Amino acid sequence: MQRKIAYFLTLTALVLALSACGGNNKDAGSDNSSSAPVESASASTELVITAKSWEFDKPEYTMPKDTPVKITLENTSGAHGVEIVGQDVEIVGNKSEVVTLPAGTYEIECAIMCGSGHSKMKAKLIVS
Ligand SMILES: [Cu+2]
Repeated sequence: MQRKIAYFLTLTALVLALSACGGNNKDAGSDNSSSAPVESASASTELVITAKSWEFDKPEYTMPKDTPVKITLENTSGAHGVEIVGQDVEIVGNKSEVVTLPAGTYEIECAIMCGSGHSKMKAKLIVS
């Protein structure tokens, strides 16, 4: 009988320890989510992509993961856009958009049918 009580006490202690850990994780999570909107309102990092007919200024761009980054498109000749394929991000003309992406390698394509070299306007975005 005493063994059973010891067993249950151990179990209770374990459950308490586990729920305490869970509580800590939840606290950390709510800290992250409460600070995220502030960060996205004012991105501390800017990525400038320059486009001309018919190429982007770099074959590869990099930005930090899970961080709001202000992506700015500058057209130096012609009218072009930046589309981050599969991410619902499209910046058309000389504009900026604050974008937060998880780690990965993304394709950038021109978002506007800009002429004969349009299909060549591709670049990579490396988020790490
Ligand atoms: Cu184009």
